[in-house]
Amino acid sequence: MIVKNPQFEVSAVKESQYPKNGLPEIVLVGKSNVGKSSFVNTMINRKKLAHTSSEPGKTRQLNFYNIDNLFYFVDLPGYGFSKMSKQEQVKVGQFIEHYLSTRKEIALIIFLVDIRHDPTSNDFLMYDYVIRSGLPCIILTNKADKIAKTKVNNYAKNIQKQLNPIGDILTLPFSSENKIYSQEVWNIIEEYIN
Ligand SMILES: Nc1nc2c(ncn2[C@@H]2O[C@H](COP(=O)(O)OP(=O)(O)O)[C@@H](O)[C@H]2O)c(=O)[nH]1
Ligand SMILES: [Mg+2]
Repeated sequence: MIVKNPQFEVSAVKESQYPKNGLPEIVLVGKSNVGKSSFVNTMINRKKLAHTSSEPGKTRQLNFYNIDNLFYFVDLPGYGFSKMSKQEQVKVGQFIEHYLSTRKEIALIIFLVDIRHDPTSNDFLMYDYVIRSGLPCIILTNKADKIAKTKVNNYAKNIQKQLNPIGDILTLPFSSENKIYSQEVWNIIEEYIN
């Protein structure tokens, strides 16, 4: 897919601010710093449309990026950010879960984990929540550029074995630094928005 006119549309802090045009939503789920915002920028070929940071913010907001009036990328708040108070982490978790459990427009969850590390306890909790919700989901093992190319597939398989031992959830490597991984993800997205 060639994206022509991606637009940041809204940072929603409550449901009444979510878009009302019914476009399908492709949702980025993953812990803080895993690369959700970078994923959006890489897919749409814009360096800075989505704000990336090594110091994740504390705000509870859903960022909606309108992609050519065809669908939205929805960048969820990251979970498991250690500098956030426990109370704030619980609130973020509830905010995410409310969106995931009520939003009819969700077409696909893209669940991001770091290819270099075993999933954390928060990853397992969120992954189980997504699966129990019954929403379509794929796993992307991100930051694949950080390991040797010959090891990428084994690392991705190892993560899948942990999160999804039955092996029925498509698991692919990804890297915001390396375009080779994005075409396959576009193919999947196109299936889900049509
Ligand atoms: N090497 C590498 N760094 C990445 C990749 N994706 C994200 N990052 C870096 O990881 C940090 C957090 O990324 P960001 O997109 O802000 O994560 P978010 O908190 O999940 O939105 C930033 O410094 C990014 O440059 C990737 O695929 N490869
Ligand atoms: Mg982000």
